[in-house]
Amino acid sequence: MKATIADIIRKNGRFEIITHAWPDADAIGSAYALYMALHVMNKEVRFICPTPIPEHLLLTPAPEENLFSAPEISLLVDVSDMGMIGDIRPEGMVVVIDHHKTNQGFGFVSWVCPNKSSASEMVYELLIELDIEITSPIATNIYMGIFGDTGGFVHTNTTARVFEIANRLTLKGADPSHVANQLRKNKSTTYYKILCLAMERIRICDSICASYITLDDLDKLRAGPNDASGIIEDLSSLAGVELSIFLRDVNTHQVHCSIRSRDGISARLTAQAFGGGGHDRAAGFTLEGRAEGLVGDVIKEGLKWVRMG
Ligand SMILES: [Mn+2]
Repeated sequence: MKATIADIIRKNGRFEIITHAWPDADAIGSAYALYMALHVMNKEVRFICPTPIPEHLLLTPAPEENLFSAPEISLLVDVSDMGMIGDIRPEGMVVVIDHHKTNQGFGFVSWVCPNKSSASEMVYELLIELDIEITSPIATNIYMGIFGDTGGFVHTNTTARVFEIANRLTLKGADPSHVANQLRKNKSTTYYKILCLAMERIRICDSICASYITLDDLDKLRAGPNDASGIIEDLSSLAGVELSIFLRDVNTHQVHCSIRSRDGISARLTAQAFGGGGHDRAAGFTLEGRAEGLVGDVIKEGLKWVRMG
């Protein structure tokens, strides 16, 4: 499928790159790297992210959009279903590059590799297939995506191949310390206030830990939507915890839940029970409801899967 996509890129001239709403490091890293590579190939291309890009993910200046008419091809990266791109309607033929296990396969061409660490790793392989020069900004973005989705080379998707690619990207100009500092040592004081609240409310049940943040909390702290991102990583760092659950109100009627499991696949199974998805050990869902009312139900569902594993 990689060769097919490389061929589509060679044979067409106008592209749009679309990544998912509320983008993480892999979403921006993979999409930006591909966006830059298409510029290197003298293609017309535009970049679309359905929601604002968090500033700390902008490690390199973005090239200017140079697409002046309708795209022939819409490249969707790190997107596992159309729900992840919100109101965006792709204008070209949809080509999907993704690594989510819950991706059912959609689009005209769909290249899905759940065994790859990240969409960024897939973009790296695609650029090698295309024989594109990996410039320093491209290397930086791919490295950022791999760092993000492996949790800083911690998760089980940290393979020998990942280190091999990280090595090559470093030789091409990616700065490991700069990326790590941007992604890890960049929290706001608001983040720690949210973390304190989450810790006060923590519920431990067998090897499950869960907590939540309400709209009221976020209002009182004047927190933005990105201020609570990363709380789940702190919850899942507790010793002895197999499954961690963090819910936060998105608005007055919707709640988002992030789930992590350590050894088993209970994170994905729990998320899927609520209509969500993701990876085996890192998954989530968005639902109608409020965090405080839903937390007990998610714990109950999680217990079922943790006990089975
Ligand atoms: Mn990803």
